[in-house]
Amino acid sequence: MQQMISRELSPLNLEFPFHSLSSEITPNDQFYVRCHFPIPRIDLDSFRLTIEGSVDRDVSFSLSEIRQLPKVTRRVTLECAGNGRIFLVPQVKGAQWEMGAVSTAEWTGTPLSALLELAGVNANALDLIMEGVDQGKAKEPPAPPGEIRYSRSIPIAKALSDVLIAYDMNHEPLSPEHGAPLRAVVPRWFGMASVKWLSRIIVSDRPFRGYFQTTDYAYWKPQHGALVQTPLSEIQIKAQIASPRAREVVPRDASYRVHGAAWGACEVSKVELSLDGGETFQTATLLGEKHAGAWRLWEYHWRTPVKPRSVQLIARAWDSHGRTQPLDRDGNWGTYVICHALPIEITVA
Ligand SMILES: Nc1nc2c(c(=O)[nH]1)N[C@H]1C(S)=C(S)[C@@H](COP(=O)(O)O)O[C@H]1N2
Ligand SMILES: [Mo]
Repeated sequence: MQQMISRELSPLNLEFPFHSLSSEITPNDQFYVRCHFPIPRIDLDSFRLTIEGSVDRDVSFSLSEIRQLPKVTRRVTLECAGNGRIFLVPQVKGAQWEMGAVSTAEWTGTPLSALLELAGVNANALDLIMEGVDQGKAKEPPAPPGEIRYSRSIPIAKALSDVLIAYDMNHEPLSPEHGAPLRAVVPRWFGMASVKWLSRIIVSDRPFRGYFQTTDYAYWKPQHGALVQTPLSEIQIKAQIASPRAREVVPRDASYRVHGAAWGACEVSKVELSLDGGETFQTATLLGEKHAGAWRLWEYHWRTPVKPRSVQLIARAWDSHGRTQPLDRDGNWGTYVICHALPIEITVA
């Protein structure tokens, strides 16, 4: 088995070795880990998830009460908004993820909408804030004084659609690093929305302006000619190549399986592969079945060149709305959303 790539031990930040991709589901001990603060210790017997704010009644649930509510299992890919940051030139601050801050699991839990129904969401509700138990000092100024908890919001319409409050990951109870005993799983959004160690939900009648969606995990969005600081939300269409790896030496005049994964907020409709630095693109084969909110594996059987030379490979995904990846970096994304098509150089020998 492949080792996780360690980016930071305290707090724990581990990367899935993406070149080892071989299945649609990432095994739990290979699933990337992104933590801002130390993993909290939680007493399961006294644990409760509370819902308050713009609701008819405050409600709270024990773990066994949550497990008795309607149960669904969904395959969802999580990608950290900083995935691929190491490829930005010049280098930027933040965890230097390569391609492995992305993974896919089957999550089991109760729909957030089922919990909200029990609380009764008021008509003026706009945003839904999810707060984790973990806390620590925020890194980047401007930051609130003292320790803060990890919290993030989603619009109420999103909260009522496809969000899960999960307790199982790949049919095993959540592990401490992935948010035990309860976490949100927000399909089609970057990972920062999927709050781990979730213990408190606040329904709000105004947009949340917390640290993790202003100082952190926000970008400058062009709006009517002005730039507006906006919380990151949906993932962007993207393909990654697992094999070959950058700088790999592949045999000449041979059959070689180029493969990887592609994902986005909408269905992946096509993956294209260029074997000549972007001059021409071939259509790769999409593997398996489509699952809304999860990545799609793809492959291309390549007859490698007869003569030894270096080759530049570029993969590019398309979605069902006809959107594809830009070839150049859009600087408005700042240190996040590394979604432009990234060429890799290999050697045919
Ligand atoms: N409570 C809490 N939730 C959190 C985080 C965190 O640090 N604390 N990190 C977020 C980020 S940025 C990502 S990308 C995902 C990662 O989930 P994973 O560690 O299970 O892969 O969790 C999100 N939820
Ligand atoms: Mo993240």
